[in-house]
Amino acid sequence: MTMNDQKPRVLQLGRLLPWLEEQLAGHFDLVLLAQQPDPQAYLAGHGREFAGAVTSAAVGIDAATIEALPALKVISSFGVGLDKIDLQAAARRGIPVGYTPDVLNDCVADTAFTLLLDVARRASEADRFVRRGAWLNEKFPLATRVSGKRLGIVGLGRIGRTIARRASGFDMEIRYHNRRPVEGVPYGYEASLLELARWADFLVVAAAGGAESRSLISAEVLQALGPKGFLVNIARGTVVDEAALIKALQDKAIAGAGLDVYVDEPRVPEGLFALDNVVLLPHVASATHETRQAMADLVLENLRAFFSEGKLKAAAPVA
Ligand code: 8YV
Repeated sequence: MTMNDQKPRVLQLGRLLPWLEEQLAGHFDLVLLAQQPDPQAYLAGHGREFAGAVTSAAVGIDAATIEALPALKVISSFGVGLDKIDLQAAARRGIPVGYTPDVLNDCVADTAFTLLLDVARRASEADRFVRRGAWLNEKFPLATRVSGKRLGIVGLGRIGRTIARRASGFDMEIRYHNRRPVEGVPYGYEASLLELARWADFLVVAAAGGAESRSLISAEVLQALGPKGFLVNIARGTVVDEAALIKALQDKAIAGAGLDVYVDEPRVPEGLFALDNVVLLPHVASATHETRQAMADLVLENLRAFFSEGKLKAAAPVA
């Protein structure tokens, strides 16, 4: 028997950090699906050889791929979002799904505040103003104060709560909307998202993606946020009606937006490019050396723990 015969075979669905790919290749008999000349034909011919699959929140795994892996025992995903993972298809087969919650809360919350401060204080816009030499002839317009304002959080999960703690440091008043009230938090619950938007100076989206939250931030919600309100989205592009958001920004129906996520990444609607009242990031909320390393560690630990002890370190809720 060769060493590889003793190592579980793991199928890698998309590219991962080089360090993680090296570690995975050291611990498992790893095959990168994208490197196969014909991935579909490869799956049809070799799918039954795989005991594990490793993916990411961005790539996910669909029902057809799970079906093409009849001996699959575990999935390990890089990221906290589960919207591209067919949890029901996994659950039908009793396949546990590992993911990377908590380790990214701080950096994602920091990014929410990066966007919030940037768009309100017009930092990116001011940077453009300085670089084009406009300061020599013009005065930069006034911005909007952040400290002491009202923050509405849509989705008070782990990340939402971390954002709320940051907001306390800015003396902000905090309320939230969630499917149901969260026990033991000192923030006001608002059952109506429209009411929350009406009340808030800043509305930050931290809800999970997927069918349930699709277009939750509708044209009506944006209208309720109003011409002095700002929207920040560090969750998923799908949670916001993107066409309605572009229109609201163009018409100044809201004051501005800070976005890390979009409906069809990496394609960002071109309508946003010409607007000064929006700050655009390329889905980097968790993208620091420290957090990405912690996420990579957990992806590896999930697989190692499953194959040695039969239990994931961080398992996604079963659908
Ligand atoms: C991921 C994310 O890093 O964790 C998530 O759900 O959106 C990001 O933190 C990215 O999507 C990698 O797949």
